[in-house]
Amino acid sequence: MTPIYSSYYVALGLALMATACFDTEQVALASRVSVDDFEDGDELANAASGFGPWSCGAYPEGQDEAPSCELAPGSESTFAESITFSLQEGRGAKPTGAILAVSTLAPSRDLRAFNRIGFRAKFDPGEPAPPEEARLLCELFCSSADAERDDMDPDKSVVYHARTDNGVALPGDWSTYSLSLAAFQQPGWQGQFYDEASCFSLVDAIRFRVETNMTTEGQAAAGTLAIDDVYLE
Ligand SMILES: [Ca+2]
Ligand SMILES: [Ca+2]
Repeated sequence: MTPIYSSYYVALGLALMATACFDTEQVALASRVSVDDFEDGDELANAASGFGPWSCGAYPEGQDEAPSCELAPGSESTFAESITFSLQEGRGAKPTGAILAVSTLAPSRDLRAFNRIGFRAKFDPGEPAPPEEARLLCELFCSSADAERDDMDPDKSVVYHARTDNGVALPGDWSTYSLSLAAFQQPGWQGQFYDEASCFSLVDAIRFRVETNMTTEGQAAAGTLAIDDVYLE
């Protein structure tokens, strides 16, 4: 092959690659569904995404102070949604944490058409700050997912990195996450395993959870988690 032909084929190859990349990007953009960017200030997700109201809570039950959820300054935007909590570790080493969640409009939503969930998050520690081991977990809740017939536990979910390294460290500044849904698994602590595919097909909430990983009775953890730009693609 002469050098001229050689460079022709290289150029042709690059042109084809550019076209292929362009096409892939077009498809990805077209299939992105915004769950919420919070800019309309109504604390309701975009109805077209199939999700509705935001809510928050803490666990285990019996915390002195219920967490509050409200609009907060956004990531390069006006609004985000936030949860402010003040938690205390009780007796019996039960996990202690707080959850900001968005529920589906219908009883459940099939997310099997999507490959990733994206969002931005920022954590401002309170007094006292959560321990270094605290983690932010993103989970898809699926209380009606198929399980064994005698399984009465409604607490079913798939969690990012559930069986290896749970979640991600709490981000001190706005951080962008794009999590592969293929890396969401049923947490080992749920014990009774169900069909994970059925969880993706019967999602009733997306939850952002701060698991404090506190270990000592009386230990406390406080702070504010803000979430912005939640999308599926
Ligand atoms: Ca925003
Ligand atoms: Ca809204």
